Amino acid sequence: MIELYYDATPNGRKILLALEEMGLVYTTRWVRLDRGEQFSETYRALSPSAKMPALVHHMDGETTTLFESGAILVYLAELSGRLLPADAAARARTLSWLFWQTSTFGPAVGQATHFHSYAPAAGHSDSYAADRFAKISRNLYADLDRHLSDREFLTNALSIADLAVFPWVRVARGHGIDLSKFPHVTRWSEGIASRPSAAVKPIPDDRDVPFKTYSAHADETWKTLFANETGGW
Ligand SMILES: N[C@@H](CCC(=O)N[C@@H](CS)C(=O)NCC(=O)O)C(=O)O
Repeated sequence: MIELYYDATPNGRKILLALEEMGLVYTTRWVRLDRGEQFSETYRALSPSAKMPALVHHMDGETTTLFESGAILVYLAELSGRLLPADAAARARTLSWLFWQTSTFGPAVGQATHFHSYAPAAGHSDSYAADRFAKISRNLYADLDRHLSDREFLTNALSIADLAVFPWVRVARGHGIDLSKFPHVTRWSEGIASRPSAAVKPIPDDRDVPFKTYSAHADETWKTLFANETGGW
């Protein structure tokens, strides 16, 4: 049995998309980030830095517990034999884009989201940080757009790398990106959005597009996630 510890944010969505695309059977365990459920001792035993997603796999009397979305995607790809090529070079090319997402793109657009959406909604302003992360994000979208200008997917076929980047692009407005300026990213993103896997929503999705609710949840979210001395961003 596979248990996905999930909330409707881009990092959670990657894993949901992968499980659906791979046709794996799983159960969703909702981790309410807005309520701080990630900080419980039980959850920290699964994910040491109290971050979602986490995955628990029970098989043949063994239990595998994983955190970090990139590692979870690779594990699921190997388990299912899908969305990660076996050939060493093709596999490494896929991992290049996966690592690009988890170590370069994700952290940058995550900070851009903080300074573009969360901070202003809670009455904080830091225009230097906002401008810096906006510029870095624009440049990364330009890199992605250039790469996708002559291909359907990030590599030869749909892979875990596409599934890692896609959910972040779907919330581009939250990090201040105007997708109309990146036509190849838009075309690629619409292609993935039209797949049945992208329509699956295992939990109520009022937080699905977080930037819509930044103002509504500003006080609560700020205290839970950003003013917490023992965890959170
Ligand atoms: N590098 C991690 C990032 C995970 C992450 O930042 N998760 C966020 C939600 S998208 C989270 O759990 N935030 C809650 C918190 O920081 O308290 C991964 O790729 O899994």
